[in-house]
Amino acid sequence: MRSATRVAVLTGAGISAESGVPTFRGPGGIWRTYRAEDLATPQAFHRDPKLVWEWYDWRRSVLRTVNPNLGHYALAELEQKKGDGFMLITQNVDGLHNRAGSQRILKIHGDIWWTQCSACREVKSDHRVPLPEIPPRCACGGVLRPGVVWFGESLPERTWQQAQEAAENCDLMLVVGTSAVVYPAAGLAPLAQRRGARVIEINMEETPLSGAADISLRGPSGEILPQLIHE
Ligand code: BV8
Ligand code: ZN
Repeated sequence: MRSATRVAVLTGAGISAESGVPTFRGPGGIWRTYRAEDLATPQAFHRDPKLVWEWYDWRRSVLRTVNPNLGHYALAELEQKKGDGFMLITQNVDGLHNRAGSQRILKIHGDIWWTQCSACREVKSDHRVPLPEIPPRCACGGVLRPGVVWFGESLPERTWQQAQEAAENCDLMLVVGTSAVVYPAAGLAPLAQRRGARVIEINMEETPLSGAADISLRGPSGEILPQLIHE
């Protein structure tokens, strides 16, 4: 950590768990009856935009009640220390890294606080909770969609390219709170390792990445990240 000059961090839903945000594949949340893979798809939205937006509207209402945790703040501190030698790549769409003060963030799965118009394509920041109507509409009359990347959709090109570059050029990668099953994000740690980086995983449980990681720290990121970064 101390000697690393270029640090890349990949975060997943687990870093927000201690803030009270339900993870995708863990317990909790009324949406456990649905699988993210069933709702977070263009097909689901096309079939039932109301149901999909009810899920996002619920998640946005939960996010309005939570705050970043010590893990988010520790990563913002690490960015201060490492400057340009730091990049945060997140799969999360919850906006908590921004609220903790992180600035060098690559949101490879988009942002739940952005909407995109299906008709005029306008992308806007929209923090209304609850939404006035479901599905919400654009001023042009078109139906809005959440500004996130769904399963089967490609990642934002420029952002994904920057994420790959960060993984290729880092000498240390921290992988925090991800089950490492969603691709192409899960390929970033093996990519970093192939290019000679050391990989430290922080997770409550074993993941498909644990075996390959140089160090796998088992425990809550809200406790481990501050220790790792303060020491
Ligand atoms: C694409 C935004 C193609 C929406 C999300 C079969 C095999 C391999 C791949 C595929 C396949 N079939 C389909 C695919 C591709 C698919 C995929 O990977 N599917 C998986 C499910 C198999 N991927 C895609 O479709 C991607 N696009 O491939 O496009 C393409 C290519 C070119 C051109 C055109 C098309 C798009 C994927 C993006 C999907 N969008 N989110 C939304 O959020 O609503 S993904 C969604 O899952 C979230 O972003 C989430 O972050 C992500 C991954 O989940 P995790 O973050 O890891 O969270 P999870 O709950 O799973 O795990 C939490 C972890 O935290 C656990 O390990 C837990 O132990 C740990 N934890 C809990 N508490 C703590 C903790 N750790 C530390 N401290 C704690 N306190
Ligand atoms: Zn529009």
